[in-house]
Amino acid sequence: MTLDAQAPTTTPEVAGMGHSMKRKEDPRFIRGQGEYIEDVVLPNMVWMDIVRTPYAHARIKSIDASEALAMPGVLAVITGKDLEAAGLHWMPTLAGDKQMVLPVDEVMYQSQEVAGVIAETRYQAADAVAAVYVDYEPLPVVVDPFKALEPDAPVLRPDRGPDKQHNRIWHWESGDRAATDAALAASDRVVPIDVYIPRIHVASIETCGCIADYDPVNAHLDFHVTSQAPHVYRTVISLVSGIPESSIRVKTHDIGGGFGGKVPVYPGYVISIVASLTLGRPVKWIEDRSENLQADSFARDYHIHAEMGLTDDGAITGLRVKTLADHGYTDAAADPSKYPAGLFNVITGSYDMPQAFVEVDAAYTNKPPGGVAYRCSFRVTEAVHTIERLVDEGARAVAMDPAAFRMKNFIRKDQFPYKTPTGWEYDSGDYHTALQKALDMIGYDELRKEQAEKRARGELMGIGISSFTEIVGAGPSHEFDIIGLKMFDSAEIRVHPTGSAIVRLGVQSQGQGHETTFAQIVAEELGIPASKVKVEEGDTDTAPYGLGTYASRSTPTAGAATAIAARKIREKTRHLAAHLLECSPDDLEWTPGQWNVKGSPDRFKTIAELAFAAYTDHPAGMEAGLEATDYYDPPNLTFPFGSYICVVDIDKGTGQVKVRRFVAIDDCGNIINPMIVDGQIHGGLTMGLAPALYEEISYDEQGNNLAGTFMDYLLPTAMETPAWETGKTITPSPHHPFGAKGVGESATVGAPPAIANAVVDALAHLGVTNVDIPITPQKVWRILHEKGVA
Ligand code: MCN
Ligand code: CUN
Repeated sequence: MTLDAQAPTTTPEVAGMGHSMKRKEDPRFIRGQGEYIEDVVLPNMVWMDIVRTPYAHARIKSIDASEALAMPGVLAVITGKDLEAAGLHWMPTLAGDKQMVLPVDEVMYQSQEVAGVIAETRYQAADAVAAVYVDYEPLPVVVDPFKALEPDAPVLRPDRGPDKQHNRIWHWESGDRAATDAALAASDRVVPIDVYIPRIHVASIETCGCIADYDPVNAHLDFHVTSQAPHVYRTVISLVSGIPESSIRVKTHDIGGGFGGKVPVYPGYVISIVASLTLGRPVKWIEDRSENLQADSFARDYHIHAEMGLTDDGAITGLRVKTLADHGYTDAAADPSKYPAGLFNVITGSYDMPQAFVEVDAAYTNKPPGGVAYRCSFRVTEAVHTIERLVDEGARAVAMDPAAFRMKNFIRKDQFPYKTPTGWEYDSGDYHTALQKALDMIGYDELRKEQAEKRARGELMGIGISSFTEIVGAGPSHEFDIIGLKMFDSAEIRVHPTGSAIVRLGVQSQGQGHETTFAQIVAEELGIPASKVKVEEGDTDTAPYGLGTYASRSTPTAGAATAIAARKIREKTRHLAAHLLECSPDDLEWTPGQWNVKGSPDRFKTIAELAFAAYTDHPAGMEAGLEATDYYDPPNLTFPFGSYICVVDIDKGTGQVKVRRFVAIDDCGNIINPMIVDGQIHGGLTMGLAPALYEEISYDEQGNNLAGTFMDYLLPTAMETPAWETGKTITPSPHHPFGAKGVGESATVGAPPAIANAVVDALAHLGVTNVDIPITPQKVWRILHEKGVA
């Protein structure tokens, strides 16, 4: 069923599902009392700073650190050769490739780490970095992934097996090639599109950083780090260092944004650990902004060619997609093992697609590694952008309105659960209702009339739609793993004698409000007020094992685990209540917060009374205490969706695109906290506006990063951000314990094609069929100039 909003079943004091409870974490954030890595100062702590290469590809002839070592406060300089002695100069990436911790022979991208300098203070370390002399011999640089695959291209990774002496990392296919070729051949027409989704970078407020604190007396490593996946870090550190996992504690603090960029294990972390092991002192390392922009993992960088088959009356017959992915010098994508191109094959989108075939090749180039991140569940943004742009071109080819074309081709709500030709089973959806709501809210027909009038006057106005389907919440564990670790997630709840509780989770908030929403889940299930439920994440010594927070998986996995653990506790309290009320457990029924004797409304025990009884008056034969743990393995992913409509005006003189209106209808199933979901959508929309209009990391022929500072890498501020107009539909997930789907990335995935479609819509009468993002004024002005309009 599709509803506008669900009514809460608990009181505002209890604040279960559906209450816009204010975020419990905000008092400390808005008072500047958060605790980030930079705030953590340990006794006897020293600093590391990193020497980085100016060359994108070069041989290291020598490193001379003697002058640096003689400088005041300098304690050590660690190079690749030092690590090689311990076999630590390479480390595994999450994608099963390997990555240099520090290079021994060759540097592979500009700003790659070359040596770590440790000193008593940060300034001493930074000064000494400038005094480390590295003699480089420049080598030919490969920046273009198409050229990387040419037969005469230099082989960038000769360390790979003898059968892999080329720059193609892998080739991946999904769907039925022959059936798709046949479907397209039999179509009335085939509409092609070429899209480049550029390299972008998350640029969270807090850069990456850590403190490695090795205690030689107890042979124990405390590792403080700003990470989205603390348990995975602990396992990787143990595998790389040989320190038993029981002697490693990974501890996060508050995290100033993650957005995917804090999933990978960076070389700086390993160097810090080696430095602490060597010196026996805590070693802090924090990137500066340029290091963050130049050397951390990036997102996107997909070159996509797609073709859609159509009948003359506008029915989609098939989709064929060929993609080249630029992964930089190593495949460090944080994608599940089975999915080297992530969930890119969700590219059939919201449409009832008879056939589809998708192939992706990945190439090595002299750029930073990655292929992760930027608020996108494993390559879904690239897929959604392509299908939503292509659907608009399909509509134009058969002279249909893009809204009508979508309505005609959407998967109907009676078709769910819907199996896509690339193998996904969408759990639930109601795409027609969401789009209709967006059309009504923005006043679509009026806007089309206005556009026609403006066009007659020579003014440029465009309307763009994006009706996206997201795919979030990995596991199930039989399909999804990262370096072999199965993707489930976990929750442990302890209810204290006086009726308050603590929840510990395997996921990790970076600003999403978990301290509030996970308390609300317990409040919903047990009736304990959310204000009395403490939520703890990010301490591997106390939290149950989990895979962390990314791909909007927390609510679908750990949220489900929290509900199931709470239900285990509720079941125990039923037996406690039966004991106290001297009745059979079967005579009891649960109403929010208490067990009632059926038919006797005055005979009941509240959760607070039952919590006390669990420690003071439990029956013989029953274990004391009130706690439960759940490791939840989801039966399927969840498929949130939405319909976005964007209106743009384009200035003919400057090429400037102004987003006049933007309506976003989102559906993430049942909602825990509507205010937090709205916050996620508002932030996500701005992070969708960013790559659509502003952000791009590009390189010159020598592999120099052309956007290594915020002067060139433009982040939208409040000035550029339009007033988002949001709305909801609610289509619960049929398999999630409380019907929720993830939402953290929906808006970032859905927004860019709405904006791009609006721009192309404004220019289509000039013969424009695509403008790649970011749609800068310069790009638009050039088009207008070429068409003789500017
Ligand atoms: N929520 C809800 N009802 C739902 C779904 C979600 O109330 N039906 C709530 C959740 O309980 C949670 C928040 O909304 O408090 C986001 O939930 P979810 O969709 O499960 O996503 P995650 O918690 O797993 O967060 C990850 C997602 C990702 S992958 C990126 S990237 C991103 C995002 O969240 N990074 C963020 N949002 C961010 N927000 C902030 N402030 N900072 C980041 O780094
Ligand atoms: Cu891919 S950005 Mo979020 O999944 O952490």
